Amino acid sequence: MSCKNLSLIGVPTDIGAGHRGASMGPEALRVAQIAEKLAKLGLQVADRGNLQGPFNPWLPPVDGYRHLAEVVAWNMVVHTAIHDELAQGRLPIMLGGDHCLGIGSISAVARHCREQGKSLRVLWLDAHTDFNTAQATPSGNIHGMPVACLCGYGPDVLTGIGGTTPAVTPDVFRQIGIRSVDEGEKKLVREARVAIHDMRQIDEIGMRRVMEQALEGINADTHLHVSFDVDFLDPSIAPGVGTTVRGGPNYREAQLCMEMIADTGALASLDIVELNPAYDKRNQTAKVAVDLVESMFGKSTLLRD
Ligand code: 6HN
Ligand code: MN
Ligand code: MN
Ligand code: MN
Repeated sequence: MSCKNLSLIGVPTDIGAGHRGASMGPEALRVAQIAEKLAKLGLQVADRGNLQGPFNPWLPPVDGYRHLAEVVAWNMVVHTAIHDELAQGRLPIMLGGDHCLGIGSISAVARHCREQGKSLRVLWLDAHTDFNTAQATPSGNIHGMPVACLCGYGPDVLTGIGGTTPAVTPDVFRQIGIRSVDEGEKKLVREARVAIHDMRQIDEIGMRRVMEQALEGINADTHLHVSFDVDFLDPSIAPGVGTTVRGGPNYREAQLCMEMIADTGALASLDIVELNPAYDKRNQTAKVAVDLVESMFGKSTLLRD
C-alpha cells in the first residue's frame, strides 16, 4: 500500500440519482463500522464527517439533465475535499452518495496525478458504463453520466471541474461487471474506446483473468483509483441500491476482484457509491460493501507474501 493514512469523507446526496436514498449511504457505511474495520487492519483512519451541499429539489430534467446546478455544486465541494486530502499525502475514501460524485473525486485525483507526475488508472466497478450524454440519456439522471463528463463529453460546468477539460482520457478506465448499457450509450463507449470487461467476459474467462488484464501495466508510479458502485454486485448479495441489475458478480468473484486490487499495492483513492439504505434490509448491503472494502485493503484469510 502506497499510503496508510485514510480519510473518510461522507457525501450525503442523491442529487444525481433516479431514486431517493443514496443520501443515507455515508451513515449506513459508518453503522457497518467501516472505520473500525479498516483500523483493525492496521490502517490509520480519520473520519472527516460529511460535506455539505444543496438539497435535492426532485425536479424533472431540463435540456437532458436533472438537477444540473446542484450536481455542479456538490461536485465542486467534493473536488476540493478530495484534492486537499491527496495533497496531504492521505488516501481519501468517499462515502457516497450517488455516482455523479465521481466527477468531483476523479477530477481531483487526475489533477493530483498531473501535479505529481503520476500515471492514473481508474477501475470502474459497476453494472453500468455511466457514459450517457444529454442526448443519449433515457432518464436525465447525471449518475448515468460521470465517465462521459470526465472524458469531456458533457456540459462545460461539469467537464471543466478541476480546471482541465477533459479531466482524463478514456484509456485510464477499466470497467468491470458491466451488464446494462443504454442504446445510445453503447455507441458512445465504443467510439471513446473505453476498456470494458462485461459480465459475459467474466463468465467466459473468469474474474482472475479479467482482473489480470484490468490491472496490467500498473507500477510504482501508478495512482490506482477504484470507483465502487455497489450495484456492481449481484442483487442477491447487494439489494440495497436503487438500480439493481441481475447477473452480477457473486460474493467470491467480488472478493477475488478486491483481493487482486490489494495485491497491486497501488490503491490510492476510493469511491463507495450508490448504496441506498432505503432499499436495504438490516443494513446487509452496507455490511457486504464494508467486507469487500476490507479485502481491497488487504484483509486475507491466510498470511500471504
Ligand atoms: N449508476 N443508464 C441508466 C441511466 O439512467 O443513465 C442508469 C444509470 C445508473 C447509474 O448506477 O451509477
Ligand atoms: Mn455507477
Ligand atoms: Mn495535488
Ligand atoms: Mn451502476
